[in-house]
Amino acid sequence: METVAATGSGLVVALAGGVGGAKLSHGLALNGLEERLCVIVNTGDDFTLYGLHISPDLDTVLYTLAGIANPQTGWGILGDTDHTLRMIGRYGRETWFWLGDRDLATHILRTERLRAGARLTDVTAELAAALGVRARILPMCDEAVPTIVETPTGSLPFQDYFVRRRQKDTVVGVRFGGIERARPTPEVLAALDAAAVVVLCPSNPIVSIGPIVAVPGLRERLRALHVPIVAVSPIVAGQALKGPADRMLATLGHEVSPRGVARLYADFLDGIVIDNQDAALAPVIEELGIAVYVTDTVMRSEADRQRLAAETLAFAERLGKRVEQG
Ligand code: FO1
Repeated sequence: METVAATGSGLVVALAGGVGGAKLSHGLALNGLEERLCVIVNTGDDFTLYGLHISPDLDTVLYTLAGIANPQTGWGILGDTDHTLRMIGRYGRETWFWLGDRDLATHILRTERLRAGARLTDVTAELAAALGVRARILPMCDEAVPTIVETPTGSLPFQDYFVRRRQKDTVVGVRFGGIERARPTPEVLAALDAAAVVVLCPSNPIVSIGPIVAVPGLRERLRALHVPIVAVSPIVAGQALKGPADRMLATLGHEVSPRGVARLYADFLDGIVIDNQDAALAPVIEELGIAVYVTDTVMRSEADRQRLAAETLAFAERLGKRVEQG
């Protein structure tokens, strides 16, 4: 097994969506890096339900790093119950988005703080501190930038597409409402300034990493960084590890492979970690000027998360040296 990269005292900055992003972030933390870990999280999936502000990807990262995530789903809280949701159903309301009783506490308190004028960044830090999470969990921005999925029959809010309609619609376009008015927060900019390495987690490149790098100025910052930026491919053997990324890439005209993913990040990416099953693609990805590391990328256990994170950091460290040597 690779040893953990001695990437100096700088931050390990991860860009993450939901379950895949949370798993690799957890792997980084398991390598003794929790104090130096900063996870910048997609908030395009955020929405309002029953008057509450829900931030699914922030909560998935939060619960995973706090050790209370539901291991079956990857989202929600281990052992959570649904008494509240059932009562909401008795009142005749739709209950297509499963909100557990304990999970609801997070949404209630977040909503209260936001209504009082707090920034999502501060509220997230408060929740993380209360759950004993030492890593920094940063929303990509404090503005609302809801992901809208375009389908042949019209536009759908993201969770309508993803959960309510179970990703059955063909995605012909994706946009992030109000993104032009969003700005990277001072905390996100400071994290990137202090980064020793940036890791793009194996999250959906269109609707998880896509919104993060679409925040005006963020992509340019990544391009200008002098530290290694590496991605872990969420596509293995032509399929997404989880969710609709494979179909989405195809209908949006991208190659459904680690090369298709690498191309989406090509202007700022130094290296990509791909699965053993895709080893044959390494030479064609390297033609893009992106280094490749091949390993088992499927995270089935905590040990897998830790090993993949360690190997990814060791790979990034070798690239860092290569960049420095010119
Ligand atoms: N995903 C589902 O497929 N069905 C659900 O009912 C559901 C509820 C849910 C509640 C809280 C939460 O934080 C996440 C939840 N998710 C659910 C996951 C989530 O909507 C998606 O996986 C992400 O938005 C995509 O990253």
